[in-house]
Amino acid sequence: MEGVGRDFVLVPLAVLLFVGAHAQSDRHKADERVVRITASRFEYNPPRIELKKGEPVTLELISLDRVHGFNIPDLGLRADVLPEQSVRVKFTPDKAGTYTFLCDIFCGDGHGEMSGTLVVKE
Ligand SMILES: [Cu+2]
Repeated sequence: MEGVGRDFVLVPLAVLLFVGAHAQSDRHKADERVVRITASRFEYNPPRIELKKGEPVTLELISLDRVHGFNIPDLGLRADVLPEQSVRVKFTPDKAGTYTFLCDIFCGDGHGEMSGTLVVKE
């Protein structure tokens, strides 16, 4: 029974280490930040993205199932999100605030709730 308790601790720790290393290599490769976002019925992952005002960023979007539409109406940004090939949206947020991104290509019953939040901090 002792071994069972230990596994519960080790698994989440391994996940954290992997995610941490991955995020760091993204920053190192290019000189700017890349945020990978997956789209699938009916969610974006991650559903919340935090950016810094004035810091250039590339959003790299790919779909896990069908075509979705990534749209941030208040920032005038949009892209078709395809299953086979990732699409990159580059921009520099120049205004702090909280913005909603949503799917603008009908993808099924939960389409209307397919959205997320982009937070730009000062
Ligand atoms: Cu949709």
